[in-house]
Amino acid sequence: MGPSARFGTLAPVGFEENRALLNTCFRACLPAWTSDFLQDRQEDFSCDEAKMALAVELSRRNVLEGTGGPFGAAIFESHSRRLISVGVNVVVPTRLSIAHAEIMALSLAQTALDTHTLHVSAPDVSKVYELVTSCEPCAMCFGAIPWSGVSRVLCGATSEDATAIGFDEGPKVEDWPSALRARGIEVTQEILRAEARSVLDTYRERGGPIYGGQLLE
Ligand code: AZG
Ligand code: ZN
Repeated sequence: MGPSARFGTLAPVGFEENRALLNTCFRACLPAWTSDFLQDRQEDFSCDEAKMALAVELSRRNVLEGTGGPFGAAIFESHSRRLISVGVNVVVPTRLSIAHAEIMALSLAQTALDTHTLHVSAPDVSKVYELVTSCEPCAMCFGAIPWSGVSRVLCGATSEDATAIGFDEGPKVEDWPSALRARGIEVTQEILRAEARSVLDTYRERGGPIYGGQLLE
């Protein structure tokens, strides 16, 4: 099948008919409930499980509120254990395929810290940032991680758990943790996996939309 058969013939569109072309920015917002959720969240995130519990709670709340896919994420500063930002999957409500939980959390952290990279080089090595995600990153988020500047990634459910309910996690390199480690990024997997997977199962039971890249047969 040639490209024109698959995509059809593109008729030239004049500026007047194509008002959408006048848009010059886009917005991706977290659901309204996240503001209340973040109030009084000064608990001591003293271990990996406590950090993951927050990411999983975000994913569960996103499913129960019906505000997106079953994925949650957060950014912490490692030494102070300070919570910097959170994210949930808002692909369908925002109509943005990139609005995965990890991308939301990373982008909000970079906005909050006023920097395009969370990588802090000498002399300020005291600030080290980590991404905590309720599910291992998909191919897109895996690609975004080195550019984000985080030094560590903590994962809950596995990619197999996500694909088991129908999500397409994309063409990731097979040994992706080693690929990140080779770039100096520490990876820890399967923290609270059962809890994180139970959110995926709840999403499937509730008939939540499954979207993703198109696998060509
Ligand atoms: C996804 N996988 C992860 N880890 N996070 C998201 O937001 C996703 N959306 N689709 N697959
Ligand atoms: Zn992703």
